[in-house]
Order: sequence, then structure tokens, then C-alpha cells
Amino acid sequence: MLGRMTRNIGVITTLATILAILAALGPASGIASGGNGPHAVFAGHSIRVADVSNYQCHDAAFPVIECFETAVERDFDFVSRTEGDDALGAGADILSATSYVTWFDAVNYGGGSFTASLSYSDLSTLGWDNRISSFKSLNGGRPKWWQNTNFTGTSWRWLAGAQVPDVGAGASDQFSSVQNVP
Ligand SMILES: [Ca+2]
Repeated sequence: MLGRMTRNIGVITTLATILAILAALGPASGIASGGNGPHAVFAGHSIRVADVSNYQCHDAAFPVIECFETAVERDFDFVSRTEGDDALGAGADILSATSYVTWFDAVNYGGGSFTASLSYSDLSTLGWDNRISSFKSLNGGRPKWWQNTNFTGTSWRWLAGAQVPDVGAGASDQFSSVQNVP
């Protein structure tokens, strides 16, 4: 009897811990605020947000932006975190993020890139203001790009799931906010 109670208390304590971790992680979807800017990490070390666009990064663990040398590493890490394939088998690492776009610094999917699961009212908080030149929609997503922050000014949109190797001279290096609008 006492043993069962102890086990139950143990289960409840574990659940409370998981809930506390989830609460600390914040909402897994929605619009990221520009107030408390994200924190970027590469190879276990903090990097300046201004340098994020030089790397291959994702936001699955937002507000931590995780960056890698290659897109393959980035994509593997995103899948590991969101589908539980982590080599460590750590269940606490599983997040519910679903990516809707990977955007790129250069045309033809070149240079640094960023895989996003959130909308961003100010891409400067990621170091990506006025830099994007190509993108690939993911999971049937349909990013809506805005010339100014807070989803204002001119906007651009392609078809859901669009792969766009060059957003064009009028749109390249213009995007300052983005939201997923299926
Ligand atoms: Ca702009």
C-alpha cells in the first residue's frame, strides 16, 4: 500500500515536472514576440543573433535558436526534436513544433537558412531582417511575407507548398515579418 502510494506520488511528481518544463518552454505555436529576443546557439556556444543568418538554424526549441554548419545537421536535429528520434531517447526533448518554411539568404536556396515553425512579427530579432531571397514551403505551409514589421506594408504570397528559388527583384531583401497563412 505504502509502496503504491509512493509510486503514485512519484508519477505525479514526474508529471508536474514535465508540465513545469512545458510551461517554461512557452507556447509551441503562435506569434513570437519581439520583446524578449531569442537566444542563438551553435555547437553548444551562444552566438550573436546578428550572426544567425550565416548558419543553418531552426526554431523548434524557441526561444532558443539552434544553429548548425550544414542544412543536413539542422534538418536532422529538427526531426529529432519534434518526432522523438533523438539518439539519447530523451522524451523530454520532444516538442510539438511543425515547420512551415525554410528561407534562405541567397537565391537558389543558397547561403544561410532558417527553418521556422512560428510566425515572426520582427525578423530582426532573428538577424534575418531584409535578407531573404528564396524559400521552400514545408508541410503544405503558406508563408505570407511582409515588407515591414508587425505584418504591415506590402505583402507577398505564393501558393501553399511553393518552392521559390528567387522571390524576385521587388521582394528580395525586403521581408521584415512573416506569418503562416494557409
Ligand atoms: Ca523590410
